[in-house]
Amino acid sequence: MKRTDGYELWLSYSPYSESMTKKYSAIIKNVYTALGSEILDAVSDEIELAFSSLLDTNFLLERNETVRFNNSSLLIAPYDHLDDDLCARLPPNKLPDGDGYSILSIQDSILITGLTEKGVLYGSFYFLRLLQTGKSIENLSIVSSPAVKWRILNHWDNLDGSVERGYAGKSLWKWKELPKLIDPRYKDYARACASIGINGAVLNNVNTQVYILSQEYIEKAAAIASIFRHFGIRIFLSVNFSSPALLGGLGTADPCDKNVIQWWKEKTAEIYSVIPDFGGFLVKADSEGQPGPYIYGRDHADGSNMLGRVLEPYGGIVIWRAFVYGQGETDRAKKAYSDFKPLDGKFLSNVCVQVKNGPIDFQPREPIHPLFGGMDKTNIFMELQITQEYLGQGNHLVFLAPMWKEILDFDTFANGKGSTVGSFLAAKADVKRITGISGVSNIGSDKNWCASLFHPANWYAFGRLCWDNTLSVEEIADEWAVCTWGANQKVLEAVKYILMNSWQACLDYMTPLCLHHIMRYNHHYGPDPACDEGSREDWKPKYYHRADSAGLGFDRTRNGTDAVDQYHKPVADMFDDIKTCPEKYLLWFHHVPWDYKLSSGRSLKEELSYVYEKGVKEAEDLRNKWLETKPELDKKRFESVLDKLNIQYEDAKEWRDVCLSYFLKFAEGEK
Ligand code: GCV
Repeated sequence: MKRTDGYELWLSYSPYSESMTKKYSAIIKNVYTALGSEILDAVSDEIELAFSSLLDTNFLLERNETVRFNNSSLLIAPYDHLDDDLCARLPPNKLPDGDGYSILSIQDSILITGLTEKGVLYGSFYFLRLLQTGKSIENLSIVSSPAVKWRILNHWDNLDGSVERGYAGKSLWKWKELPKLIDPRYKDYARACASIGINGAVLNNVNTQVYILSQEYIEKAAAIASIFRHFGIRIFLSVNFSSPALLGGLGTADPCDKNVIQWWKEKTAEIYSVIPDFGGFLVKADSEGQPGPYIYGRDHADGSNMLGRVLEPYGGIVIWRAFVYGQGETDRAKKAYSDFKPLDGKFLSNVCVQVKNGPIDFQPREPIHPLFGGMDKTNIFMELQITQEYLGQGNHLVFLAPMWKEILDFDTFANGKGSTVGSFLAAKADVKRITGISGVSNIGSDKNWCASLFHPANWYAFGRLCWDNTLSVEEIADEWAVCTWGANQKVLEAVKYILMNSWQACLDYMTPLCLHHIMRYNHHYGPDPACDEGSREDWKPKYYHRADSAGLGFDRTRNGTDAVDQYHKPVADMFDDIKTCPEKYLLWFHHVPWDYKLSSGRSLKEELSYVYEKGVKEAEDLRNKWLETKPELDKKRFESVLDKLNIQYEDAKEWRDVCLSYFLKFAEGEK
């Protein structure tokens, strides 16, 4: 009996169909895997677990130091564990780069190999996915390598067990029990991550508690690392830049002070003595109250390079966030570029600047951050938000893959046409650069991990797109749907409908035409365009929508804040001109008169009403589509999803009503 609580995520290993199970069982009679390490053992265990339900015959599983050719077998081993005869049978040019994998048919057998054990791990999960999704496993010739080197989940988990912007219960990490008690969920989390290629996890919130660097907590983190290591996942810690003063008792945290540097050196040595594969530090500096080098008259390069030097002997990296705003800038959207662009070329080779996908803060839609393609001498990581802080949180079903594809496919023109963000981040040919994508996790202690049975789709899509940003949204949706929900066509149809249409619905009922940051103060759930709370102007919706009797939207053109000129010329010109600015970004860049005619032929005022109404209808359609699955599904799963979709539909109506009644008053002449 399969579980229905969502715990197994996309790894429930339900057979696709009887006929496919028969085919697979006829091909795979024996399994030979390589012995030798924690990762290879994890692979063998996973294969054993999966095949016990994906095959209908008894199969032999043998673990050996070296793997040799056998007929009707699945052979799984890194290249240096294959015997000479098997190596000689490999077709030419079929080995992957780095941590990639090859899955190759050799006569009537199948070989999963790679240059590293991690490659074999990822290849094995990919192979299991072929079986889960009912794909043919004949004549295989698959070679695949990750597009970016670092594929990291950022947990905004506090040490008291709460999760900032978390909507799925408490933190997964049970700090009070660690290091003595190891929750079995650590392993299941790591399996799920490895199955989609994630290779890093930052355990704690970027708004830090300094004692994460105390000896006690380093030992707790080491216990988690000892589980994750089996699945190729390295841990990182978010650190407070002022730790030498706040934890170490020094009078300063000035990055140029020799005692401060010595403190970091000793702390780093202590960490590596118990976590030899520690990934490095993530730092939120000089941002939203977190201390940074500015306090000491130093800049972001001084601060991050000091940590880079300390981590360098161990192969660790610094991930330094560019989420800064505040003093000295008329437009919050411009601040990170203004501060970081002049530092391009000044960061050490193991320092990576982590930039949110858009210039403000994980809105339902934002144009790309101008630092992508704006700093070509710096390692740039992209930060995406998987947890839906501004997109209905744990209540709205919104599949984020279409948004992330739009971001990755955006052409920055940094090196002429075709300089997409995805190709910039991947930079496969550019071996000198460290590349990475981080995702703010949506994972918590809820049985289903992510607040609903649908929310894990975003965790899944994140990993898949980090590995291969050329995958289409449909491909990712298809994979997740079958692996999670099984092969019932009616259920699949509804699941995919929701996945493919939910982001557009959310955009329409929340922030049409790129309105942004009009959510309620602080918790960011629900509409509040009139909100005047908050100690800073750039936390208030009015700062962003700028509604008045003349029109709506933020003028970031050359006549306004000139944010457009932070982009490369053809893009800057395109955004600057209201006629060429894509309508999907219109109110981000322009203060548009109420009677301005859009491509639909409707005025702005009419369009706003039209799109909000459309959004409500789309939310209703998501719910109605789900109703069709009632005869096909167990009550528990059917109702748990329906409950969320009902909330989403009600919320969509609230968004429409609140926003239209507020904005249309201005259209009717209110100042
Ligand atoms: C972790 C936004 C969020 C904060 C978050 C911050 C950040 O402001 O609302 O919760 O803090 O971004 O990314 O640092």
